[in-house]
Amino acid sequence: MAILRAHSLQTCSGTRRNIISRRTCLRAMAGRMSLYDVPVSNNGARIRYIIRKKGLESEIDIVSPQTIGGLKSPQYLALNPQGKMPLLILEDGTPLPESEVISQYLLDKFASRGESLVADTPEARAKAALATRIHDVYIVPIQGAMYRTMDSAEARAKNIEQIAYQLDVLEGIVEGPYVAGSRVTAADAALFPTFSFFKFILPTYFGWRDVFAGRPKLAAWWSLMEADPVAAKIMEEIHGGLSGWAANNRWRDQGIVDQVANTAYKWAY
Ligand SMILES: N[C@@H](CCC(=O)N[C@@H](CS)C(=O)NCC(=O)O)C(=O)O
Repeated sequence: MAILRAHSLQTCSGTRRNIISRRTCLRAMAGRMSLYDVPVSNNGARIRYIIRKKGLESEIDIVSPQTIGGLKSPQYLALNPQGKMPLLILEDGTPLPESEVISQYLLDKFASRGESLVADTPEARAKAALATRIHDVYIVPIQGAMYRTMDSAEARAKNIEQIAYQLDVLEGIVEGPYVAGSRVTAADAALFPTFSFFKFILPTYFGWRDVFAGRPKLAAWWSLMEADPVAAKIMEEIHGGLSGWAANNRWRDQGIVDQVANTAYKWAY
């Protein structure tokens, strides 16, 4: 953290002029946090859920990475060298990337605000951490197989198979009714935005009959999340982004429709 803070103070102080935007500096100087994110981002959505569940909207501005030139601009890369969102800028200008790190920071910093989103027992907290880790380590790195261009149909098919496998892994972990038991936690926040992608994309473009078929715990969990107005609003935001991609023929133009037409591979699970 000390290194990150030194970096941000350096950039804000002008020794690396033009690397950080004036606007970011001004927000940081005004003592407000900013979250770089866009509505369709599933990793960002888990942070938006925490912000809204804890009532932090007046403390954290949500801004598009486009305001500083986009995810791969020198300005953004100076803040997050991975060029990914979400990215939280703390009050003093410190950049904090990685959704799980941001989640844990907000839960810690605002422990007494709104819903705790932390499970009650060490065992339930371990379960929440495990489900989140499975999501972050085994699903997020391959989620692009659902919507990004890939050279080989074989590689895409392998990743789709792996998504189905990890869904079964999660089915075995979910305690019910929420991921870690009776209380909604940051693990639910991590999972449901990615499930919004599964629900929208897998049946329409990969021929899945039902993402929850044979996965009754996840099915019951999903119904519960849909009934949560904060989660429902975020699902709507993600859905809006994905519908925009569909309207722009993303799946056709990225060559996905053609690859999935290749029946030498299995696409539907
Ligand atoms: N491990 C990162 C993953 C972040 C991530 O992959 N974000 C996506 C949006 S949901 C992104 O920025 N994609 C743009 C890119 O990779 O160029 C996290 O949890 O924050």
